[in-house]
Parts: sequence; C-alpha cells; structure tokens
Amino acid sequence: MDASTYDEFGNYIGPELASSSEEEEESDYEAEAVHGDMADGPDGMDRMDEQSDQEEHSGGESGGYSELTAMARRMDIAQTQVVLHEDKKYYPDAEEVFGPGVEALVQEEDTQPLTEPIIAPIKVRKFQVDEEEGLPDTSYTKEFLVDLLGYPAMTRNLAIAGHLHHGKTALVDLLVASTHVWPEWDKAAPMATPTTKMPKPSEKAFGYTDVHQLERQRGVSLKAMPISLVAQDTKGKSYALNIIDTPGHVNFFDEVVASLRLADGLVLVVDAVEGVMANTERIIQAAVRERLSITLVVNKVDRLILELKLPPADAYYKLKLTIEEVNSVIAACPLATPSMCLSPELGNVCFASTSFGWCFSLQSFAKRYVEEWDMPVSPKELAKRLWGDVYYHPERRTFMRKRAEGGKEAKRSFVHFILEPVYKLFALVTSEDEPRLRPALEALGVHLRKADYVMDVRGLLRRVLCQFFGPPTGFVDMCSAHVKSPVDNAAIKTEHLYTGNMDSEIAQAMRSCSADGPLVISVVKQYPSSDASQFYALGRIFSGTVTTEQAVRVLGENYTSGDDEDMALATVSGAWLYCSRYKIPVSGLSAGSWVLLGGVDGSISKTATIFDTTTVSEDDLAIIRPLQFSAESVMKIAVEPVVPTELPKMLSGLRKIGKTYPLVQTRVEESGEHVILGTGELYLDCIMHDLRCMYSEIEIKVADPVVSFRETVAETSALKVFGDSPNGKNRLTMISEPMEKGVAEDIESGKVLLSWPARQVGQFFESNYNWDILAGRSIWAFGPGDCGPNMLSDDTLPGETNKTRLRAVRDAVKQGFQWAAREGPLCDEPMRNARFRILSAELAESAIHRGGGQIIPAARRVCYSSFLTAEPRLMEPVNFVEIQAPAACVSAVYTVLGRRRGHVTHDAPKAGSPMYMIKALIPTIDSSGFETDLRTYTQGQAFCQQYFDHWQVVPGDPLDKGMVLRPLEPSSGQQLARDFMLKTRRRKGLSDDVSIDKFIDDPELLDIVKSFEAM
Ligand SMILES: Nc1nc2c(ncn2[C@@H]2O[C@H](COP(=O)(O)OP(=O)(O)OP(=O)(O)O)[C@@H](O)[C@H]2O)c(=O)[nH]1
Ligand SMILES: [Mg+2]
Repeated sequence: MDASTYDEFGNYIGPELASSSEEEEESDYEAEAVHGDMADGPDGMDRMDEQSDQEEHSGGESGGYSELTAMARRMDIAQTQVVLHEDKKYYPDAEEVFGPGVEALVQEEDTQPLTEPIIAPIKVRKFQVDEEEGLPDTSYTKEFLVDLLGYPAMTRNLAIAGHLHHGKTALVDLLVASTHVWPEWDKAAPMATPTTKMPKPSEKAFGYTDVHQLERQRGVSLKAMPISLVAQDTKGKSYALNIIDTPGHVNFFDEVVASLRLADGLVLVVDAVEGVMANTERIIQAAVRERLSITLVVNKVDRLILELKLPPADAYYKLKLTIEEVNSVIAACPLATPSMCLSPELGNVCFASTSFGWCFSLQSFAKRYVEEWDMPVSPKELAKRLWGDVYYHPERRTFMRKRAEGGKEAKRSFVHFILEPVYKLFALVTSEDEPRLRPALEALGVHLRKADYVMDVRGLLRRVLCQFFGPPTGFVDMCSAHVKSPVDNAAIKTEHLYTGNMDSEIAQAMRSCSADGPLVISVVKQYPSSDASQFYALGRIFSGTVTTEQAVRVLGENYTSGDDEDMALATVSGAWLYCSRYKIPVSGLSAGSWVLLGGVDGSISKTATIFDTTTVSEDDLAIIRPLQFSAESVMKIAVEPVVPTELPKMLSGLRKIGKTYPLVQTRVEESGEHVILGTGELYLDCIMHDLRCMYSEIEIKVADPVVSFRETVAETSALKVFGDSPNGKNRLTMISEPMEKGVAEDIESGKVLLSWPARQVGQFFESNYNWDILAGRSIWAFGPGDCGPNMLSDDTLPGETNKTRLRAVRDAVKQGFQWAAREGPLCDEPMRNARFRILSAELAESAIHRGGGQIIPAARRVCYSSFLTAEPRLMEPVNFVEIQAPAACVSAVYTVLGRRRGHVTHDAPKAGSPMYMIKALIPTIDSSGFETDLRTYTQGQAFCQQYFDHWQVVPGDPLDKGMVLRPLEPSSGQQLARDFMLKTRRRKGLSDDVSIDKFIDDPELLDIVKSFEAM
C-alpha cells in the first residue's frame, strides 16, 4: 500500500481506479444475475430464452450480452441509490397521466367558488334568432333579388311604422310568409287581441323581424329590423322591396327616425279600432319633416267584425274616420302639401287584417271582380267607384252618387262589394261545420285540407282568408305607385340631407342615384352579430357601388372640412343584404339599395358617411346630416360595476350601447359617476339588459332613475355685473335675461341658424319676435353647441367700447359663454332660455394680455354672475301621457295622476270605440313607476304611453336658504326647486351651496349684489 495515496485518516486520495472497480462490479453482477435467474424458476427460464432470441436476432453474442448487463446494472443502481426525500416521486406527474402539453397547477386553497363548475361547459353566446339552415327557401332566387336591386327604378325603400302593437311586424310577416318557406307561420294560429285572451305558448307566433331575445320575451319590437324581398303587384310585375320594421313604443322613437332616413316612403300602420294615437302623430310629423311620401295600411279590420261587432255600414264610417284622422294630422304639419292626402280610391290606402293573413287595396279587390265576372272595365276604374258616397243600385246595375232612387235605398258600393262579402265569409267560417262549409268554400275557390277543418276557428279563418285574398299584391301596388323609387327620390333626399356643395361632382352623382358615381353611403344604424362580438353598419347607398375589400373613408358626425379628426380609413370586409334572420352575402351593391357593411364600424359612434378613397378628393368631402330627433333623452340612471376592477368591461359595454341605441347618451359626471341618459323606463331597461348580458357579462349596480335638469333665469339681472380677467387687465360687463317664448325651440329645431348671413338672422327675429333689426344682427352665438337654446349678443356701444379689440377676443368670449351654458352654476346642468348681453368691455391694449387664457375664464365667470343675479330657476322635463281606459276607470286615472303632480289636458271618449282617451302632462321625475301604478289602480285596464314634451320651471327659488327641507320627507310646492338642486349637487359631489362670491371679485360689487339678494 502506497502511503502517498492515502490521507492521515486512511481515506484513498490517489488516482481514480475506474477499470478495476468496474470489473469488480461486473463480476458481482454476473454472479447475481445467474443466481437470480436460477431462483426465478420457470419465469427465469423464459427470460433466458427471450434473451437468447434477442441475441440471435441482433446477430452478435457478446454485444447483446453486454447491453443486457448494462441495463441490469442501471436498474440496480436505481434500486440501491439513496434518494433524498424531496426528490422522491410518489405520484405520476401530469404529463405522464394526461400526455404532453398539459399544465398542472397546484393551489394552496380553492380559489374557485363552489357555484362554478371546475370544467365549465362551452357557452354559446347567442342573443338573437337566426335562420338555422343558412338562407331560407324563397319564392325567388337570391340572385334575382340582388339583380333586381341593381335597377333602382324597380326598387322601393319602405319604413313600416305606427303606434304600439298596431300590427307592423305582422304586416312584414305577411309579406315574408307569402315569399318565404316559414314553417313557424304555417303552424301558428292568430292570437286573440292581447286584452281578450292570453295565447298558449304553442300558438305563439314570433314576428320574423322580432329577433332580439328581449323582443321575444316581452312581445314588443325594440329594434328597427330590415328585410329585403321580391314581391309582385296585381299585374305580376316584380319589385324589390327594402323594408324596415320599426318599433311602435314611444321610447324607441329614435329607431323610427333612423329608419325614415333610409326610406323613401312611410307605410303607416293604424289600428282600425284605436285609430290615430300619440305615436302615430309623431311618426307622421317626422315623415313629413324627412320629406317622405306617406301611405296607409288600416289594420286589424277583423276587430271591427269580431270585437266591436259593428254592422258593415258602421264599419265603413269607422274606417273612414280613421283615414280622416290621419289626413288631419298630415294637414297640420307645416311642410305638408295637399298631394299627401290619403284616400282608398287614390290607391294610397290598404285595408288589412294581418294576423288573419290578408291585405288588400281597392284595386286588388276590384281586380277579383273584373276577372271573375269578366267585367268590361279596368280594375282601376272600378276601384274609383268603390269608396266614398257612391251607391250601387242592383236593379239598374249602376253606380250612382244618389242613395235613393225610385223609393229604394241602395247600399254604399264599398259596403256592397267589399265589406259584406268579407262579413259573410267570417260568418260562414265561424258558424258552419265542415260538411256545409267545404262546398261553400270550394265554390269560392278556397281548397283546404281535411286537417284544416279541425283547427280552432281562428286558425281556420286564417287559412280561409289567406287563400281567399291571396298574396298582398294590393300592398305592392300601393307602394310601387305612391312611394318614389330611389332614383326619383334621390334629388329630394340629397338636397335635404347633404351638407356639402350642391354643385360638386358628389352631389350631382347623389342626385341622379348613379351607380357609376363616387361612393357615398349614409350609415344610420349599427347591428351586433348574433353573439354580440362585432358590429355591422347598415346604410343607404346614395351613389356609386360598394364592393367587398374596398378601401373607404368613414366620416363621423363631427367631421368638417376644416377639422378631419373624425375621419378614419377602413376596408369593407363584407357586404350583405340584411334580412333580419339571415344575411345574403353580396359582392357589391349599387346606389339606391341598403347595405350591411362589415369592417367599417370601428370609428362610428352613431351615424357616419362613407366615401371611397380613390375617386373623391378630400376637399370635396362633406357629411350627410346627423339624425335629428324630436325626442330628448331626459331620464338618467347612474351605473357602477359591483366589482370595481370590472370598470373597463363596463366602459367597453357602454361604448357598444352607444352604438346600438341611437338616442342614448353616456357620460361621466364630475364626481366620477357614469350616467346613462335614455328616453324612458323601457328604453333604460333594455339598455341595462344589453349591458349586463350582451356586452359586458358583469354585475352592475344601478341607482334610482332621476332626470336631467336645466337652469334658466326668470328676470333681467338686477344690475350690470362685471368680471375681471385673472391678470386684471380686461373687464367684461354683462346682463342676463330670459328669452321670449318660442325662441329656444326655434333655435333647437334649426329654424334659425347662425350660419346664415347676419341680415337674414336679423330679419328672422324682426319678423317673428318683433326685435329691432340690429338686435338680431348682433347675436354672436347660440349655446351650448351650434343649436343650444341660449344666446350671447354684443350690445356694446361703439363710443364706449373699443369694437376692434372686442372683435379680436370674440372667439374667446364665445368659448367662455359655451362653457357656462354647458354647465350652469346651480347644479352643473345645461342652461336654457337665457340670453347674455355684453354691455361693455374694457380690454387690454396689447394682444398678449387678452389671450384666451385670460378672456375665456373671465367670460365664463361674468356669465355666471349675471345669471345668478337674474333670479335663477331650475327647469324640469315634463312628459306628455296618453292614457286609454274604459269609462269606468277614468276617475282612477285622475287619482293616480293627481298623486304625481300630473294634470289632465284632454279627456274624451274615442269615437267608434268603447275607450276613453285621456291626455295629461306629468313631470318626468314623477313618471317612473307611473305605468305600473296606473295598471294596479285600474286592474290592468288602462294603457299609457308617455314621452318627453317640454321643459317647465320648477316651483320655488333654488337659492332660497330659508326653505327648510326635512330629511326622508318628500318636498312639495315651493320647496321642490331647492330640494332638486341640493340633491343633484350632492350626487355630483358639489358643495351644498351656490355662492356668488366665487364669481365676483370686486368687493364693492359683491356688497351691492348681496344687498339685492337680501331684499
Ligand atoms: N285582431 C288582430 N290582432 C292583430 C292583428 N295584427 C296583429 N295583431 C295582434 O296585435 C299584437 C301586436 O302585433 P305586432 O305585429 O307585434 O304589432 P307591432 O306593431 O309590430 O308591435 P310593436 O312593434 O311592438 O309596436 C299581437 O298580439 C298580434 O297578434 C290583426 O290584424 N288583427
Ligand atoms: Mg313590431
């Protein structure tokens, strides 16, 4: 033993002894292996055999043996080596169990709530009904429809509108059922009117255009939905109809306004029993404003027969009355012309009972007679004699204007030829059973299956009437004759809507509805996909042809030629014809059609104008006017996510809400509160549904609904107030006063515009309000915005004020005024009906001392101080309510209204119906819950519709500190103004009191103002 190879403790420290130790191990292993094999018995023998087999196979004895031994050795090492506790493996890892690519997470505690499944099922997000099997079968080919749309003269763009539940969707259903394979319609029986009988679920037929989840749950249309189809008139000529079915609920009037923008003609649907209602009037007014032709469908004629049980002669009077009511509303519109008058013999009125599947015009009915009786007159000539005071004398077989002839009374031709046969058909089907009914029907050319005869009477009636009247060709006649085609209407629409130069190439192409001109599309609405993940834009092509993959410019509502911030470039990713439940993909569509575009919605918030990028130069661009609603969003709710970290989700949801609801406004208040402004309770309810379920899927807290207010002045400022700029080198003196009644409304409705030459503005005020011509000319601004109901005018005298300097700071003063008008001093709400007059201005000599930074705040402060010295008042919105109730409930209606500060303005029975019509005004803040209250008090017999009507001054002085407000007690009378102001201020995080000290620096002036206040 070599001592140098060992240390003092006897451990070996010499060179490695690899070979010898390996040999030793090897020999040990051999011995063990042999030993082990022997001990294994028959098994061991088997293994030996296998080994020898393998060896033979591998072809080398020594090689195979050494491999085997190496393996055995490794196993042995694995078995004998010491493994640390932490390296020990007790369980297989995830990869061994589940395969490669699986990640296993180990969590100390359960982070998932028990209510959530560990492996959640895949969620299908679907919020609207689509055709399940792609495109449905139709009586025409889709290619034919698209080709026909290429001929604008053969196209009609129609908006179907009317009061709530007057049967608009059912009218569209009738057109769909006559052109589409629609099993749902065939199965469903017509429902009884909702007031008389609740339908069984199996009977329930959903409108083809009611596709939104909520529309089906509530049985009311909420969104305007388009459909394009081909229909034939009485001569068999095909027309491509682009139809948009609009909601009838007053809260969704914005959808109607957007639809009217797309259309060339309005198809007004009126219930024959209810007649003209509040929303019918508003729709007519909006259509006249949009310069559309109006046609009428008097619907639910069956109610006169089955419900009111009127004799045919009285039914004629009721129908006539309904048409006259519509005519009188049209005639009352300022822009209406006598040519808009409606009458069945002119062909612009149809009669229908859409749930029983028929709709006819006099001409289509006359055609039946002419064909069946082989009459020697044209249907048009006969139709002229079927309405009005024309009587048919059967003995003489002539039509006469005189009722009695030779002592015999003749029947009115409409009653004789139309109503009586229809009544007889109703009587026949409802009273006879199959053995007698079948031959009678066969004689009329109505052939039914055996199964049809065992249906309930409503179902059978519909089968019979559907076959008897056939497809609604009379309706197509009416639309083709009385609604202008997109080519014929192009000039009117362009002149009415286009804001650009009317002599430009674009305007010329739009006027001629040219398919080869530059592309111009007016986008009015956006629709979410059925899973609400993306948006499509629906628009009308004014000129040019849109194709997929086309590069376009999208101009928003704020685009002007000087400010192109609101313009974006986009590529059309897809173009479709939108048919509510299905979309027909098209490679291109040309002027006059409606198109649904994909890929362009990114920058669109409400409406937009689309131009192509190639043919039009940027200087020629101008937008198509944004929608003008006569309604206003005054009801307000504040929203907040339950989990604060989910705020971004809510904000993105709010953006999407803004895209799909034309009139909704969302904004953040100074206090950080997110508020949504809508037109009414149902509107806000639907928004909350969409926000919670479709667009954000989070829990959201909602505050009680409140309303927005306006701030105004009741008197002229008590004294001239002045305000200094921060550097003390400029001084503006102003007074504030209320404007005459009607000025604010004229400004808002655009009857007077500041873009007019000053002389014209002066003349407007001179002729309408008896103003001095100079007073009109000195108007500087309306505000807030271009059409805000407040005014700033320059009443300085040239001798006292340096006019040149004042003109130089004009923009800054206007900005200060705009700011003040947007956020009033009482509770940060916009001002209304206030006129600010600049009486004098002392301005710094050098321009540097009178920059925007000095003048804007000074102008704002002096607006505020003059406002506060002019008896400031709060204004609240007031709703118009129309209530329909049976006579017995009228007193209950008065009681409910009385408890909510409402008062009745009109109360009379509705002619030709058992109902009473009550018209009333009710402050919007007290209107939430009114409908429920009314139903409760009248056992569900009264129906109401309400919409914003006007602004009204709240009683009381909001600044009167003497008013004692008791917490938890409702305020009344003169306390209201202060109560509303304080509550609004608190909600917005403002201090309780409005102090004028903030706006007046000069101590002397302040003393005088305070002494006035104390008086
Ligand atoms: N008696 C009768 N009832 C009808 C007729 N047409 C529709 N209805 C019923 O009137 C109710 C409303 O029909 P819709 O077609 O949804 O009416 P709408 O005008 O589209 O309603 P909104 O869009 O919600 O304003 C339904 O209960 C229909 O069954 C009709 O011709 N006669
Ligand atoms: Mg509807």
